[in-house]
Amino acid sequence: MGARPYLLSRIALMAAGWDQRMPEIEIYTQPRCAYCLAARRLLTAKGLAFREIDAPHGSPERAEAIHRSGGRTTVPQIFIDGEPVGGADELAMLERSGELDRRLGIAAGQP
Ligand SMILES: N[C@@H](CCC(=O)N[C@@H](CS)C(=O)NCC(=O)O)C(=O)O
Repeated sequence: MGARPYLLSRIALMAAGWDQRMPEIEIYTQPRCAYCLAARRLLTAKGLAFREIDAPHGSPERAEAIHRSGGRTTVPQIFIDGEPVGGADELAMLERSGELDRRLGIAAGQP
């Protein structure tokens, strides 16, 4: 699903010394969550490192996710360099449109 060109371009940029850093990706999840699994799979397939934050119902982490996402109560909630992306559906949509790579590229300081 487009992971290969992304990884190859990433490796090429790293080899050229232009890619100084990976974007910081955070994902708030809860156990037994199919959408969380889908989002994790997509990120992993693209070779992206991410920080997973366990955010079950009623936890301070869930409250934090709701606050940071501007009121979204579902998980996953995903952030790229602090910017809210939305949930698994939004992540998949961004991937299909190519917007995710663009956001990752910008976040990584690519030209
Ligand atoms: N459209 C959302 C759906 C996410 C969703 O429904 N997640 C479930 C868990 S798998 C959820 O948070 N349900 C409400 C709840 O547990 O309070 C997405 O793509 O992330």
